[in-house]
Amino acid sequence: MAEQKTEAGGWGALNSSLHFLRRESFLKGNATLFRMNQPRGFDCPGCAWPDPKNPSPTEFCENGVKALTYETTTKRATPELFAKHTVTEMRGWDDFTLENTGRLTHPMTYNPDTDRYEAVSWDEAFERIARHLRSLGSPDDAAFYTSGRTSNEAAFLYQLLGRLFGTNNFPDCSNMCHESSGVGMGESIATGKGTVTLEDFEKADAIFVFGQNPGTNHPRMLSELEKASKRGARIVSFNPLKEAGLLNFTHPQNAVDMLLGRSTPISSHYYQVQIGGDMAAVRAMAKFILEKAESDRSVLDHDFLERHTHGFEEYRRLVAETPWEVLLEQSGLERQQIQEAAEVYFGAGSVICCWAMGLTQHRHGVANIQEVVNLLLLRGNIGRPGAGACPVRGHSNVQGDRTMGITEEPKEEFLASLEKEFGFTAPRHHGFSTVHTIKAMAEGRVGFFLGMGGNFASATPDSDLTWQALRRCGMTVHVSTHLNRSHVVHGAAALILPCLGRSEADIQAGSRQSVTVEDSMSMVHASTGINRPASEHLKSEPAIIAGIGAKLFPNGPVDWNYLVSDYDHIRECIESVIPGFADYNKRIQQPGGFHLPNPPANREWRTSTGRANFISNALPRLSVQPGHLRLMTLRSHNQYNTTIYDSGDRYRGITGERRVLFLNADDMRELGLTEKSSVTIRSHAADGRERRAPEFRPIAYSIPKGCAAAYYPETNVLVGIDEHAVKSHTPMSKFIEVSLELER
Ligand SMILES: Nc1nc2c(c(=O)[nH]1)N[C@H]1C(S)=C(S)[C@@H](COP(=O)(O)OP(=O)(O)OC[C@H]3O[C@@H](n4cnc5c(=O)[nH]c(N)nc54)[C@H](O)[C@@H]3O)O[C@H]1N2
Ligand SMILES: Nc1nc2c(c(=O)[nH]1)N[C@H]1C(S)=C(S)[C@@H](COP(=O)(O)OP(=O)(O)OC[C@H]3O[C@@H](n4cnc5c(=O)[nH]c(N)nc54)[C@H](O)[C@@H]3O)O[C@H]1N2
Ligand SMILES: [Mo]
Repeated sequence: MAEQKTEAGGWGALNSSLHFLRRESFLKGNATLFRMNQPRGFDCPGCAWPDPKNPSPTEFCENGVKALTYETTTKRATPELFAKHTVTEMRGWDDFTLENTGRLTHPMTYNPDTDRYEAVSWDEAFERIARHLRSLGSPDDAAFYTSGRTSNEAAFLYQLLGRLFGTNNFPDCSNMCHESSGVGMGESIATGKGTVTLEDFEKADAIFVFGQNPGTNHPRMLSELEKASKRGARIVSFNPLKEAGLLNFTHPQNAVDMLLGRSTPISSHYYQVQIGGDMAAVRAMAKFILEKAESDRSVLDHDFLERHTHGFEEYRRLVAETPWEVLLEQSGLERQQIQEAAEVYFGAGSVICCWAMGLTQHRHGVANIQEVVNLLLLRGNIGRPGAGACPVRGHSNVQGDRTMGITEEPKEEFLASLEKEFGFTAPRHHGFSTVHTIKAMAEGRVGFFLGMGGNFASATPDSDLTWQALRRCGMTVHVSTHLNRSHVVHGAAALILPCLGRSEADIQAGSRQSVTVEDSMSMVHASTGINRPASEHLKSEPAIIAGIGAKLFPNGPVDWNYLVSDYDHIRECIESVIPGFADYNKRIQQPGGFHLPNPPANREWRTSTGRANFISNALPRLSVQPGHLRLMTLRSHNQYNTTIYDSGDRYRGITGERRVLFLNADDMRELGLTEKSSVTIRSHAADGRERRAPEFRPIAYSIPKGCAAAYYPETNVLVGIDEHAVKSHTPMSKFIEVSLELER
């Protein structure tokens, strides 16, 4: 049995930070770390957790250190490296080995005669892209993917480029991530964004955390949870796994706590819900509250319900009609536990609900989120201090990219305003999301793929199908910092365009530029790189987009060179196109930046009913075939999405391996497995196609019976392309029906 940790942070985090600083030859006296998340420094390239108003001089976490040392590594993937290895050979390398070749240094183009990438000039690279795009039958034959690290400035130029070209095909990482939050909250309260700020965390009486592992994925959130716990707020976690970071925390930068070995308990209540069972758990809480309300009016906020909401009676009826047995069976919890959680909820003056991938990546991902919003609405927990909805975003600027117009379904007001600013007609028909792009490429309907960051080949579902789809393309282009799977699974023509990382100085026309990003709580602030670029041949993302734009549209209407000569010019355009950015250039000078307007936070409901909507969704059908398991795919403590920093997963007690399968000990016994076994995982998608992932080692773990967990991206071969959320099309990475075959 793996020795699970019951505490996050502490000496383990400090030791691990030092290990990565040493491994990547982080130079002695290098001040970079101390400029991360500081007012005049750069934003951590890790997660989207906001910076406090007065950051400590060391406002970084262990995983921020990994993200930074990954970017500042001294290793280089030079043209000499590419000369030594054919692409076929590199395709045999694992994800860690590919990225561990270090930073890309030159633009490269694939030569099919030698099966190698060869250096190419920027000018030639841009020319080839423009030529290929012009040769397409329709603008919709092209897809423009974005990963969430892209700055506001780059994202704005990128969507402009695609729309000028004539398409809304903007698949992005968000489609696989918080799309269910965006769609769900959009229908409920007309925003996809969280309604809270960091100050609300200081005022909440209870914080509910659903389907999130902050100890690994948002470590700086633990500081807020620690403070909340110390002042007596209740923290209630719903998670099939007992995640160390949700149990106890020692801040590695608190010398006294470290020396005394003192940690703070985080969750006051912990419920090991079944995979996919949150909607039932939340509805069960609502049922308890509504039953209680019959004798005690104070458990509901009647004034709020009357003045601000729509659909309450229908929801009340639906909840009353849903039998307790169904709710308890689906959630996997006892009635007593539901009652306890509900009592915390209505006993608290103000409540924040946080969530991440454990809620969004399900067939009922959208309904999951709407059920959480319903719960908040019962007691008016939106739009007042210490209360609200908090979808905790992933990539550091994924939220900003959406604000800038990276979406396959743009709003009419946005397009109209873009057209007015630049004098062209933007396409109105909706484009392809990530899942639709893969299908279109597989069917030969999309033949050009451009990735602005990210690792499309590894991050997406149904790896075999996706790889065939990418290979069918006439051209694949990737703007990247490191070599990854998407470069070696490529189209007939392929280009790698190496770009600056967030920590590096971006000089345009002789002066240093800042970019801006928006965090999970809608704060927009500047990020200014300071390091010497990894290679003199790198370009910034905005400069790369402008380079393509200038070749593709030499006769206007956009003066690309002017826009990138000073990013203030790009921000001026953003200011006139997108609401909320008045005085953009001035306001990013303020320490901490500025907050974008958030109507629901002020109880303004821009929904079609003019109120906050209770949405009455049917419960999902969650059953799997007898003998099958539900598999969730997760991140280890040593990865950033598809980037593997190292094998092992400290908090879950795993060392030196990634192909592990966490199982309930009873299930292991029934299936005749031991920790020395090796199994093939087979998935069972509705399309009946055979999908397998071999050579996984079972590990007995504290997880509900019938549930299993393994790491992503290794398990993406198992996710069927049509297994996605209703309405948001987010792949069901947290609910894969699987069976196991014993290998030995
Ligand atoms: N260091 C590091 N930081 C990261 C990332 C990274 O890879 N590494 N990735 C970034 C990105 S893009 C994102 S989106 C976030 C992701 O942040 P998380 O959403 O925390 O990431 P996951 O590893 O997918 O973990 C999901 C959690 O949900 C739980 N879970 C799974 N299924 C269910 C369910 O049905 N119900 C409930 N209640 N829980 C469930 C799992 O046990 C796990 O604890 O992190 C961001 N930050
Ligand atoms: N099975 C399963 N699949 C999942 C998930 C899951 O939980 N389970 N999670 C999903 C989620 S939440 C997300 S967000 C996606 C992530 O999908 P992506 O965002 O596409 O993937 P990343 O792994 O974050 O991208 C890593 C690559 O980004 C490039 N890169 C790093 N920094 C920069 C930079 O500053 N600029 C540029 N241009 N490139 C850079 C590097 O070349 C690196 O190889 O994966 C999704 N896929
Ligand atoms: Mo994400």
